[in-house]
Amino acid sequence: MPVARTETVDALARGLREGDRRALARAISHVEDGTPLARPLLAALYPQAGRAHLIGVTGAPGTGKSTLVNGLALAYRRRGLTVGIVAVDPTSPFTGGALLGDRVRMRDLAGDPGIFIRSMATRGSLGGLAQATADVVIVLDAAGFERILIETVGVGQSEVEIASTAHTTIVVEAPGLGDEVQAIKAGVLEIADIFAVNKADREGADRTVTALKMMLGQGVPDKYHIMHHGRLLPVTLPPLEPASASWVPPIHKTIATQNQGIAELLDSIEAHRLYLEQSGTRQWRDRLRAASELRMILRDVLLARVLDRTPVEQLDRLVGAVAERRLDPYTAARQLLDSTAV
Ligand SMILES: Nc1nc2c(ncn2[C@@H]2O[C@H](COP(=O)(O)OP(=O)(O)O)[C@@H](O)[C@H]2O)c(=O)[nH]1
Ligand SMILES: [Mg+2]
Repeated sequence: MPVARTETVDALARGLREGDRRALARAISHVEDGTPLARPLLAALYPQAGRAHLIGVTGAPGTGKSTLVNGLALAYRRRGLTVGIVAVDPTSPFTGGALLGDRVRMRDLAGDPGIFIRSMATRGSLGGLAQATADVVIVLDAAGFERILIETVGVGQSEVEIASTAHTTIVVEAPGLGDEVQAIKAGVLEIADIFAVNKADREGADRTVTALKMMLGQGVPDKYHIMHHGRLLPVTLPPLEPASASWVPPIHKTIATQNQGIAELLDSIEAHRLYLEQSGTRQWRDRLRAASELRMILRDVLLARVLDRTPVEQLDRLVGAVAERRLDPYTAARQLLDSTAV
């Protein structure tokens, strides 16, 4: 992106504070594209962020996440709250059709100054996208949006990543995926604060709800085991009240296309927000977020440094040695670290 000569971090940050949408769009582009202004801008905005409630919406493609996000955003606006939306679109190597559908539907919301929507293209590695998403969320948060909805496709790692990015994670399921218990992916119980069984107008919604209830009945997994980030998360926070382990994820049936069940879903999000605050869990989650962001950044920076300082031939030689089993990968990594002294 060409950087206008007059564009400065100060001017962008001021624009953001004054609610200038053009400044906001520019700021997001800098951050998303990683221009030279990105880091100083994030540094300037960071202290202003931290007030928004971050709501992750995840689930398999086609379950109705975008439609739900649209409905939730409109419902929040009716309650007088401002809403930022970050949609992480799936790249479909075959059609790419989902992108267009999402954009069209999102257009319902265009023209309202209390809403800002950013669709992010899936590019680079998942780690790269997760970081870019987290950065865009910081910008929207600093700009004062009170609720930020983050739509991501539940594929592998990103489910865990969204759990550490959002305060409240909604897992969206839809009926008709065959054996309900099988279709509900392992791992969602650990990240879901709220379930939405969308497409409740379709056959099988009740079976999906029953399957979820059954899985939850077998014991809600201890959420806090995912908080173990070792040394990055020293235990300097007060221990959580026993009551804080008592949030049982509610299950909502919704029909996003008919705006049914949206108000109840929103009420659950707000109940969860209050619960996080009153139990002290919000502090823990913020801490967890800080730890995973720091880890993510450290990992990227250290890797970049090692690669920068290693001659291609040396890297080639090591890869060859590992491939031919003359060297194990741990020793190879050790040698790289030692020879680059990062
Ligand atoms: N029958 C029915 N269709 C829905 C419902 N919610 C969404 N859809 C449709 O399902 C398709 C996928 O929705 P979308 O929101 O793009 O799903 P996403 O991929 O999870 O974001 C679209 O054609 C929607 O119109 C619902 O509650 N009932
Ligand atoms: Mg979508």
